[in-house]
Amino acid sequence: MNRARVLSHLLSRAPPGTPLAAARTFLYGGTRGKASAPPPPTALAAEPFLNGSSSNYVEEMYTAWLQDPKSVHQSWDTFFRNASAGAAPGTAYTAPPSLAEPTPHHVPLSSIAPAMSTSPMVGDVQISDKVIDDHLAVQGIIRAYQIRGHSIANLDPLGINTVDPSQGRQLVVRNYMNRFSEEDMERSFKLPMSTYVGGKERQLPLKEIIQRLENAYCRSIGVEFMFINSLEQCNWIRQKFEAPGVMTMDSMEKRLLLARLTRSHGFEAFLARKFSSEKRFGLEGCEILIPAMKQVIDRSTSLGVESFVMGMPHRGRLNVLANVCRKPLEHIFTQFAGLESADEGSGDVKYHLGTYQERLNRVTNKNIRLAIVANPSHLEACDPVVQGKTRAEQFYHGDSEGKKVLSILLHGDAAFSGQGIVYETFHLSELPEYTTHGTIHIVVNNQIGFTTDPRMSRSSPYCTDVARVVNAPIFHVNADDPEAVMHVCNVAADWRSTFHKDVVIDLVCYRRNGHNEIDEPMFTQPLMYTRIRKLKPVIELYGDKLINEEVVTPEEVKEVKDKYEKILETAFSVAKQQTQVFNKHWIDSPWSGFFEGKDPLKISPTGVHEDTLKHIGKKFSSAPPNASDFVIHRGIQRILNSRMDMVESRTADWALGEAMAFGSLLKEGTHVRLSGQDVERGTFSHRHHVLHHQKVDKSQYNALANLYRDQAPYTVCNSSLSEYAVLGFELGFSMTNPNALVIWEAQFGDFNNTAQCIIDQFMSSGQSKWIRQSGLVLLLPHGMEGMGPEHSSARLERFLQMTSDDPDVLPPFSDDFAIRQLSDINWIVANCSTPASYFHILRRQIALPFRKPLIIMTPKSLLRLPEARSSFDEMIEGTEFQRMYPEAGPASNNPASVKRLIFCSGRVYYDLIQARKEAGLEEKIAIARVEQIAPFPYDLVMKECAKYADAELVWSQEEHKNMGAWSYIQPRISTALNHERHISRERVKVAHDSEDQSWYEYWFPWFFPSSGPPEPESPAPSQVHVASKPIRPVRYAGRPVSASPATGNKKTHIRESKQLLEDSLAL
Ligand SMILES: Cc1ncc(C[n+]2csc(CCOP(=O)(O)OP(=O)(O)O)c2C)c(N)n1
Ligand SMILES: [Mg+2]
Repeated sequence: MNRARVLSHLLSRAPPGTPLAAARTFLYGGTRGKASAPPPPTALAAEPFLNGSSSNYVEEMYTAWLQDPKSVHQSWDTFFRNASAGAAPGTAYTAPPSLAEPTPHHVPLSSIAPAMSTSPMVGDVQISDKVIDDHLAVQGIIRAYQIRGHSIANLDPLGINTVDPSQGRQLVVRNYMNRFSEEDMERSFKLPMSTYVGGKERQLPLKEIIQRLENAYCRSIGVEFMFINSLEQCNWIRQKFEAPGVMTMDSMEKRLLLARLTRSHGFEAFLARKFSSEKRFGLEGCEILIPAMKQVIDRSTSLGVESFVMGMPHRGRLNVLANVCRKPLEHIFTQFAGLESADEGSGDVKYHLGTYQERLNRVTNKNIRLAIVANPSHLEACDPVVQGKTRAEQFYHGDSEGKKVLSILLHGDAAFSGQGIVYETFHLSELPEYTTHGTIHIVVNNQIGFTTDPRMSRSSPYCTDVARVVNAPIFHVNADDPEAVMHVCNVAADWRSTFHKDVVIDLVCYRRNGHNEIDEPMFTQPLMYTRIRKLKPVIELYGDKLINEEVVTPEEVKEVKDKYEKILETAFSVAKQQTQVFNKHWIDSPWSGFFEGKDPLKISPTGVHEDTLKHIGKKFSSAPPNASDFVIHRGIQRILNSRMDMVESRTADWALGEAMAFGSLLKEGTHVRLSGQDVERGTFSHRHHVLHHQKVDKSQYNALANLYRDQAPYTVCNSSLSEYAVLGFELGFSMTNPNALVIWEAQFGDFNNTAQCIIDQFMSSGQSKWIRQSGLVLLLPHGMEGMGPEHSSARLERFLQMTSDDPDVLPPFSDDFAIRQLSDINWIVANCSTPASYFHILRRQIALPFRKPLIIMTPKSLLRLPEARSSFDEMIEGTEFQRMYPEAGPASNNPASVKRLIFCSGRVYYDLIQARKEAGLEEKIAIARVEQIAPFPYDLVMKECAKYADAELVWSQEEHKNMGAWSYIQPRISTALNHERHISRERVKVAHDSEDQSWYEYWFPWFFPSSGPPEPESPAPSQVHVASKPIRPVRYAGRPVSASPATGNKKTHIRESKQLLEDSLAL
C-alpha cells in the first residue's frame, strides 16, 4: 500500500478541520480504499512545509503524481517516491538538481520548502509564499465560479435581474482576485484536478482560466451543483460544462433546432389567429420548451428509454400535445369548437386533458411511447401521479433500474416553489419502492405567477431551490439562447441515464401575453411588459443568428414556416367538419385488452377453495423456512401461534382475512401492492407482513411474497410521511395495470384530508373527467374509540357526499342490480364489519369487469375483537360479498313481534348487539348492518324493511349527526320506502319488466299497486308519485351535531357512547 504510506506521512497528523484532515477522511475513509495501518505519529511534524495552508496544493500534487509521476516537478516526484519507499519522517525531501528554469506555473517543492523550513534552496530559484498563495487563490477562483458562477450568469432574457459583469465577478470570486495585478493575468498557472477548463492543457494563463470559467458558468447557463455531496457527480458535471467545445453544435443540429422552434412558434401563432378570444395558456416567451422536450426525449431514447410518462400544467400544454406527442392536430382543434361529446364522461377543459401516443422517434429511429397524464387545475397535483404511473410501468416491464421508462415533470416557477406537493414528491425519488430512478424536471420559469412577482411569491433565491433537498443538479438557462438550452437538455438526459437521479432544467424565460390570452398584464406588471413588448421572439433571434452564420438561408426559414402553416390549415379544415368530440381520444392510460370480451355486468366469484385458505393461512402463520436461523421476536411468535390456532379452527380475524384476500389474488396472478405509513407492521400492530430477524440487520421475511412458486409479486412498503404524495403515487400506480390490487392505507383515516386534492380531483371525478378508471383501494381506520378529534374519523360523510348516485332516484331492480349500481357510480364506499366482508370486497375489486376506487372505513378495536371473526364458511367457494348483513338472530324468526329495526354500519354494530343482549331485547329489536354504504343496497334494505313491516326504523351511528353516513342514508331510505321523492317512470318500467317480478311483488307490494304499473300516459317523471301510502320515517340515533369529529375527553366519550346506545335501544 504505497499510496497509504505516503499519505500517512502527509496526512496523519493534520489537525482536525483542516483541508488535510478532510483529505485524510476522503482518502482513507472514503470509497477509494482504507489505510492498512495507522501512520507513524511524527511523520507530519517532520515535514514542516506540510501545513494547513499548503495542504490543498500538496494534495493536488500528490493526486497528479499518482496518475502520472511526470506531471509534477521532479522534486515532488522524488519526495513522493522517497515517502512511498518508507523514508523516515523529515528525510523524504531531497533537493533535485536544477534541470531547467521552472516555469512560473510549475511550482517545485523546493519553492515551498525553503519558505517554511530551513531546507536548502533549489538552484537559484527563490519562490516565496506568494507563489503558493497565488496558486491557492487560483484554485479558490475556480471553485468560486463553480459554486457561485450561476448567480451572475446571464439567465434572464428580460435583463431585469442581470448583474453588471464587473460587479458580478467580484460577487463570485470575492477577495481572491484582489491579489492579482494586470500582469498576473498573463501568468500561467497549473490547473488543479478540480477543473476541466484546460481540456488537454495542464496550465493556462490566469486570463484564459477566468475567461473559460466565465464561459462555462456565467453565460447563458447557470449551473448549481456544488452542494451535491458526491465528488464523482460534481466532477461529472464540471466536465460537462467546462470542457472546451462542449456546447458546439453542428449545422444539422442547428437546423433541426430552428425547425422545431418554428413549429413551436407557429402553433401558438396559428391558435392566436384562429381562436383569438379563447384561453389556451400559450407558450409565447418560452417557445424553446418544445425543442427542449424533444431534445430530452431524443437523447434519452438514444440512451435506451422507450417510454416517457409526463406531467405538466396548463402553460404550453396544447403545444406539447401537438409538437412533442404529435397528437393529431384535428383532435386539438375540435376542442375549441364547443362540440357535443360523442361518448361517456363529463369531459374537461382542453388544457387539462391527457394523451397517450406511440410513435417513431425520427432522430433515433426507435419506437417510443409518450403519455401525458391528465391533470386538474390544481398545480403540481399530478406530480406524484406521474411518478406512480412511471414506477408501475417500470415494475411491470421489469425495468428495475429505470432504463426504459422515464418520467418528465414540467412546472411553472410560482407553482414549483409554492406547492408543498413538489417537496413531498421529491422525497419519494430515492425510496426503494417509490423511486422512478430519476425524473427530469423542466421549469417554465417565466418569472411570474398569474399577476404575482417572484419577490412576493417565494422566499428562496431560485424557484428551483426545493430540488436541492435531494441533491439534484439544477441547470438554469436563458431560454433565448436555444443552443445553450439544447446543451443543458443533453446533460440532463445524460445525468439521468448515468446516475438515475433527479435533475432540474430551469428555463428562464418570460410570458409574452397575460396569464391567459384574455388577461391584460400591463395592469400589474407595466415595466416588465414594456420591456417584453420590445423583445423579438426567439424564433426571430435564432433565425437571424443562423442566417448570419450561413447555416440557413432566409428562404429556407420561410419555407419551413410555410410548410408547417399548411399542415395546420389542413388539420383545421378537417376539424371544422367534425360534429362531435370524443373523450376517448384523450385517455392517458389505455388498458388494451382489459375490457374486450368481458361481460360488463358479470362479477367473477370471490369465494375461494378451502385448501387455498388453509395454505395461505398456514404460510402466514409460520416462521420462514429457515426458521432455525431466523430469530423471531417472542411477541411475533405468539401472534403466529394464535394465527395458526385460528387456521386450525377455520376462523379468521381481520389480519388473516386480509392476508387471505391478498394471498388468493397473488395465487391467481394479481399483483398486490400495499403502501402507506407503517403498513408493513400495521399501525395497530396487527398485520406483521414483514418479519424482522432479531439479530441480523435488514434480514426480513415476507410470508405473502412466498406463498406459491408461481405467484404474482407482493409489494408491501412503508412510505414517507406524506399522504398527498403517496396517495397520488398509488393512484398513478393503479392507472397502469388494471390487474393489480393497489392499496393505500392511512395511518388513521383522519389524515386522509391532507391528500384531499387527490381524493377530489382524481379519485372521485377522474373517470368522469378523463374516462380513466382506477381500482385503487383506500383503507381508512375509522371509529369513535375515545382517541380524540384527530384519531376517530376518516370523514365518511365527505366520501359519501361525493358519490354520484342520486338520492332521489331508485335505480331499476333487476338480477344485475348490484353490479349495475357499481358500474354507474363514481366510487364505492364501505364500512366492513367482518373479516369475510373485507376479504370479499377486496377480491371483488379484481373480480369486477371494470375498475372503481374503493374507500373502506377500516376498524381499530375490531382487529382483535373475538366476536368480529369470520368462519372459513363465509369465504369459501360459493360465498360472496354481502352488501348488507340482515338480522339473523332471534328477532328474525318472529318479525311480527319486532318493534324496531336498527340499521347501522361498522364497529357500532358490536356495541349495539352487546347492549341489546344486556337489555334482553333480542326478540324485539332487529339490527341490520350495511357493509357497502355506497352504492346504497336499496334492494336489501327494502327487503329488510318489508320483513319487519311494523317496526320503527332507526339509523344508529357513533359519529356526530352532521357526520358519518346519516345524511347519505336518510334520503335514500326515504326514497326506497316512501317514494316521496320523484321516481323516473322509465326506471319503474324496467323494474316491472324484470324477470323476477314476483320476487319484487312479494317484497315491495307498493311498487305494484292493484291498478298495475303506471300507464304510458302517466304524468312526467318529475311529478310521479308511485303510490300513496303512509310515510315510513327513519329516525336518527347517535351523537348530536358537533364542530369537532370527536371529544378529546375520555369521560365525555364514554357518556356519549352510552347515550347513543340508549337512544338506539330504548323502546
Ligand atoms: C393549487 C393551485 N392554486 C392556485 C391555482 C390558480 N392558478 C392558476 S395558474 C396560477 C399561476 C401559476 O404560475 P406559474 O406556476 O408560474 O405558471 P405560469 O402560469 O406562469 O406558467 C395560479 C395561481 C391553481 N391552478 N392551482
Ligand atoms: Mg410563471
